[in-house]
Amino acid sequence: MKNLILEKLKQKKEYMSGEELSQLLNVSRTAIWKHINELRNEGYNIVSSTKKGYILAETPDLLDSRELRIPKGQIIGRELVHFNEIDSTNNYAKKIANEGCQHGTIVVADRQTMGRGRVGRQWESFSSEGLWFSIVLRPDLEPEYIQIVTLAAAVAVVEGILENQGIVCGIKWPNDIILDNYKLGGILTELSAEPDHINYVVVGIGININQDKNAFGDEIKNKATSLKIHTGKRISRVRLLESILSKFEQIYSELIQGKTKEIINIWSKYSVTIGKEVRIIFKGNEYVGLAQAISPDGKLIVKCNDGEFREISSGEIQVRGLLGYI
Ligand code: BTX
Repeated sequence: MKNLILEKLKQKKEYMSGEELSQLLNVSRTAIWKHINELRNEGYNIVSSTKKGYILAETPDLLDSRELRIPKGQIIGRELVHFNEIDSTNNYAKKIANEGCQHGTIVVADRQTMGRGRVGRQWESFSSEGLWFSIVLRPDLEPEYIQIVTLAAAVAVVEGILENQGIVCGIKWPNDIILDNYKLGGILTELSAEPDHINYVVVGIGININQDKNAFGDEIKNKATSLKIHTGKRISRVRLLESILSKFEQIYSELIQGKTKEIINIWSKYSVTIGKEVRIIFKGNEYVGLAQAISPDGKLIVKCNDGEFREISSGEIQVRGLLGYI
């Protein structure tokens, strides 16, 4: 009922009297009043006037299906599961993927208690000021192309931020979203596959949005940033999520059409790695070299100082910039 009232107020965009709502929805005016108060508690700014009734003045930055607008025909995000708090959206996405959820389903949480980075690292996401979500995909791809999915997701994040905020971010191979030399976000791609067939891929994306500098814990306070720190203003998480999902939809359709070269080209445009001096760990040894390019299956090609070319498929690299290695 609460959501029906909300829909009516959204459609009307003008004052609606308690009487009008109670007749339309066939409930008492007291019930209407009770539900309006529930909506207010969730952050909806509903103004009331004794003469005119209720009007929806402002919607909150909620990441649920009432506020997330997915264009007709778009597959990514048409199914949405929202939690106020969960251990990790990737864990839940994998669970429902195993149970057969639809391709394109997204899992979003305001807070994660055990957000995960790569190789068992922690992803700090206790705060509801960030955007923490996972996308379930069922791509018809060979498992070796999984890295391209991560690169495509990074492009979608960067282009979504560009469209929504006009801010140009960089991508540090393979999955760090960089702003002002700090880490703004990261991507954790997890795979369930047979030798020649992908069952599903979960792409987990974390972006710092409205945190202030002092919100970050000790481990990351000197390397993390948020969009708010950059712009000085609060940003709507839900509108940004819409932009990222729509960019992801576009780039994903290129991916399954086999346009991996095009994706690598766009990725390279935003790269803060290609053409830079990098420090890499390869088969347990450390090398310094020049990051040259991305291979067709998403590996980073580095010409090392010993003259050898090495292709890295995962793991850590450090890029030398103005402030040393990041
Ligand atoms: P990563 O292994 O590249 O980065 C993890 C490292 O990044 C940490 O060791 C820490 O140094 C730093 N870090 C941790 N939290 C933050 C943060 N909030 N901002 C900046 N730096 C940080 C990156 O892994 C992959 C992150 C994916 C996160 C998403 S959120 C939704 C989904 N659910 C989930 O559990 N993980 C993904």
